[in-house]
Amino acid sequence: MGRLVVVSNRVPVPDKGGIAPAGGLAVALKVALEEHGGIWMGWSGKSSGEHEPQPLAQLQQGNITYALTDLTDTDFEEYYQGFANRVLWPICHYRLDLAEYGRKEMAGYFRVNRFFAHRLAPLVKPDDVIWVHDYHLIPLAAELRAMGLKNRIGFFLHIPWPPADVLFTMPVHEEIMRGLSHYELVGFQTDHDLENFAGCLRREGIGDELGGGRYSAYGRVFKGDSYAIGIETAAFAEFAKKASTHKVVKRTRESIGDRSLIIGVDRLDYSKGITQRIDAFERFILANPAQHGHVTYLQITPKSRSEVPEYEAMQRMVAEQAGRVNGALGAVDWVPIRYINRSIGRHILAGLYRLSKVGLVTPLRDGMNLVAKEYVAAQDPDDPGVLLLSRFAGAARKLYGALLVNPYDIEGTANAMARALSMPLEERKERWKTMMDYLLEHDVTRWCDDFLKDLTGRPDLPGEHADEARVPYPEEAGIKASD
Ligand code: ADQ
Repeated sequence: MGRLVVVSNRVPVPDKGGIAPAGGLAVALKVALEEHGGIWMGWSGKSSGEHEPQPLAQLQQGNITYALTDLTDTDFEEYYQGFANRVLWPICHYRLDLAEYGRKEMAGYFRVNRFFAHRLAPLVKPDDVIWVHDYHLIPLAAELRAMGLKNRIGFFLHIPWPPADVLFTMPVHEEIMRGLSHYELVGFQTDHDLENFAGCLRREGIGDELGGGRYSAYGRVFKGDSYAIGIETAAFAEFAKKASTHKVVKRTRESIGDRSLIIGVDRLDYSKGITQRIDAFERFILANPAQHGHVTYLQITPKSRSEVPEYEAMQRMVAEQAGRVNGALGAVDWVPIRYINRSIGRHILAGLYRLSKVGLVTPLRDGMNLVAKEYVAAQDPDDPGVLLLSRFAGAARKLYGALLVNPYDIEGTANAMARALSMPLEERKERWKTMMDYLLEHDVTRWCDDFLKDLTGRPDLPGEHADEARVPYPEEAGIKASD
């Protein structure tokens, strides 16, 4: 293959010393980019106010070019806060009740994708392979095709794909489906998401499943498959082992004393099921008086997307809920819930996972959930903790050693907490080993390789997109910002 061009909304730009921000995805894609040489393009995270953004800022690190563009305030509001995070995110997480449709935002989403395409196209060489990431950029391939690019273009969706009845509540669902058909390969986290996607194609006769993982829609043929994203398992396990000597981890261990630690680590997001989890913890304590004073639940939750009203409201709600439970159940010498509202360094996080007897990962819906995988990788093989995992996280479809829970079932989750804390060592070891063996084999590098192999090494893919007429986007199909 030629060079690799990665496009994602945010770009993990290395610091001046060339060190990339931590995180499996950043590491895996950087390795792939270094191998082939290439470009990582995306939004700089900065606003240009209402002025036309300056030309792309380009930063060269070895054979990788980081290409960043600013966005105007209007673009940020409509594309990012508006359509991506108040329509696509809730819809893909089955939250019809939270989707806020606005013509202006829908038009802004497609407009910014066209803007990204125009900025990217001049950098692309004919034999480059392009890999687009996540729900912010679904229409990008169609825009690049419209500009005459004939490159192989793949897409990976990090979040769930909903069933037809949910997706079709979105007024522009056809444009979104059509956008995906412009890729040669569309990757989902799980088979379940892929099935939902195929169901969406079938439901209104949009397209067909051709067999062998190939699909047809809108006169094009493309491949779809599932690729469960992993973490850098071996490195994270090593990290966790070393972290036990870190001063913050040591201090935490001392402050916990002989209590059992339960940990939850999530971005503050309604999809993560944090309020239901706190309810379940309260129920667990109330139902198990013997645990009073003997268990601490540490919830680490950095704020995210605070500019979106639903997130701002949630911030207040979770803080109040944790305060109420502590007030009702706590004692002078015992705070049941330690609630921390900020980001923590990865090495400390790894050490805290290892200290914890139970990892609570109970999202209401999640594409994969890397916290579940990190918790497992961080455990001490001789005395591993128990992963309590929502059956609605993508990770549940492979981590067979976890205790699966339905996060909507507060009592069931509370009972699972009690079971996890009293699980015999032999069972814990057996469950952990099943999961760790899987995670070592299916790490993030394997995920990256599998996707790129399928994208680049498939002569049966048609590559017939180049001569397509441009797809009319919503604003041309009658949806105008002023409507
Ligand atoms: P997210 O919704 O962000 O990702 P997740 O997969 O759990 O969810 O990843 C979160 C990452 O942030 C983890 O690596 C975790 O360690 C880190 N993190 C969380 N809280 C932190 C804290 N307080 N301090 C420091 N780090 C913290 C989206 C999808 C997921 C999918 C991923 C990857 O929503 O379903 O698994 O992309 O594809």
